[in-house]
Amino acid sequence: MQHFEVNFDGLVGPTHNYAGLSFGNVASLSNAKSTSSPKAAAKQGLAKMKALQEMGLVQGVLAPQERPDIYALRRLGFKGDDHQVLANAAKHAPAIFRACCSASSMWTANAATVSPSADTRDGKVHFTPANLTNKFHRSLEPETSGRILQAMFANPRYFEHHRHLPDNEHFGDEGAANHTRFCTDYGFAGVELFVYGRHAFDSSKPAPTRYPARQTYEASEAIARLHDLSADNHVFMQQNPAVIDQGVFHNDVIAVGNQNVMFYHEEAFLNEAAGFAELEAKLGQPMHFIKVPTSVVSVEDAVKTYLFNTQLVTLKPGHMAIIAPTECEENERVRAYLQELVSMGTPIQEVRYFDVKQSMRNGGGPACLRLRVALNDQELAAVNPHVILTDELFKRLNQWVDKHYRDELSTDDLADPSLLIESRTALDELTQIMHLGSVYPFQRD
Ligand code: SUG
Repeated sequence: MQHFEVNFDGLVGPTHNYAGLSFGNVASLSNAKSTSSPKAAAKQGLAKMKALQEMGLVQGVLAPQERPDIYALRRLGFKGDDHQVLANAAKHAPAIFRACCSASSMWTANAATVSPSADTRDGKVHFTPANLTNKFHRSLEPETSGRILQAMFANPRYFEHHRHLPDNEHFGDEGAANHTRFCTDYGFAGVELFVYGRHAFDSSKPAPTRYPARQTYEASEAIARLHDLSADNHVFMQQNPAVIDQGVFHNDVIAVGNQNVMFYHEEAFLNEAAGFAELEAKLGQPMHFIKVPTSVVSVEDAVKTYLFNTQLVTLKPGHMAIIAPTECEENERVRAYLQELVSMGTPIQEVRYFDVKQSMRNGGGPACLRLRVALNDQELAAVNPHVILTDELFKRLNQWVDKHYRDELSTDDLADPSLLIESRTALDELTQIMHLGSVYPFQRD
C-alpha cells in the first residue's frame, strides 16, 4: 500500500479584498483598505499548486465560498431582494457588510482538522470543520466548509465527517493551523500535536493580554475525542502567550512540522522541553527539533516574513523541501538563515520561494493556503477525482479565473451588485468543473 500527504490548497475567491478584519493579525490590519487583485491572488495560488504537483506531490484544490454572504446579512435583519440587502448593509453597516464579503476561506489550514486513518481507532479519516468563532467574518465558513469537504471525501467507508464544535469562544477552534501530525512515514500511526492559546474554563492559566488566543485547550481536547485518538497518540502544548501578543495568531506562524521534523522558533511554546519529550516518546523515534533562536530571527521578522508559515514537503525519503514565501527571500537575515538551514544536515535540504503576496498581505502564507490530508492509495482513489490537480484541471481553473475574476477590487467595489452576480456565476461553473454538486447556499434555495 502506498501513502501520500495531499495538500488541498484553497482556491482564492472572486471577492478577495483587504478589509482589515483580523485584530491580532498584523498584516491584515496594516493593509486594510488597500486595493487587491483577486485575479492575481487566484493565479499565485494556482501557480504554487502546480509547482508542488510538478515536484511529484499529490495536490488537491479546495473550492472557495460564496461571498458576499447574503444569508448572513439576512440573518442580521437586512431585508428585500438580494440587491436591496447588499445596498442596505453597505450603507447602514459597512463594517459588517465588509466582513460578509471576505474571501477568507482561501486559508484552508483553517478549514478543518484532519486525522488520518492510521491514527484513529476506527481506521477512518476524520474531518472536523473549524468553527472559527474568534472572527465574525471567519465564523461564516464552517457550514459550507463541511459541505465542500463532504463533496470531496464522500465515501463513508473511508471518511468520517463531524459537525464543527459549538459556536462559542470557549470552544474556539482554528483547525489545522494549530494541529501538526508527526510520523515516521505517512502510513504509520503518528502523533498529533494540538497547540492551544488559552484555557477557556480556567482563568488562572497563562493567556495573552493584548491579542486574542483563538484556539482553546478545550476545543483541541474535543477534536481529539471526536477523532477517537488514543491517549498515546496525541499531545497538547500551549503556545507562548507572549508571541500571540506580538502577532502570532496561530501556531503555524511560529512552527511547522512534517514527519520527524519540528521546525520552530525559540519563543513558540510554553513548557517546550516537557512537550517535546512527550511527543518524541509517543512517536517512539528520535525527532529533529530545529530551533531558530531569537538572536538569529526575531519574532518580529518571523511574523513579517512568515518563515514558519512555510510548507515542509517530503520529495523523497529523508529529503524535504521548504516552501517559503518570497518575503523570506527579501529579508536578508531570513534568507541567510534559510541558506544555512538547507546545509545543516537535517532532512530539510532545499528551499523554494513562491510569490503569494496577495495572500500574505492578509496574513496568509504558503502553509495557511493548504489543508494537509494523509491518505493511503485506497482512500485517495475514493476522493472525488475532480478536486485533484492535473495539467488539465490547472488549465481549466486558470481559464475560469481569467473569465470571471476582476483585476482589481477595492473595499468600495464590494457593494457593486454585479460582483454578487459575477461571483455566483463563477462558483456555479466551478461546482461543475469540480463535480461538487450544490454546495453553495444560492444553489440550494
Ligand atoms: O484568519 N486573515 C486570515 C489569515 C489566516 C491565516 N491562516 C493561518 N495562519 N493558518 C485570518 O486572520 C484577513 C481578512 C481581511 O482583513 O480582509 C484574514 O481573515
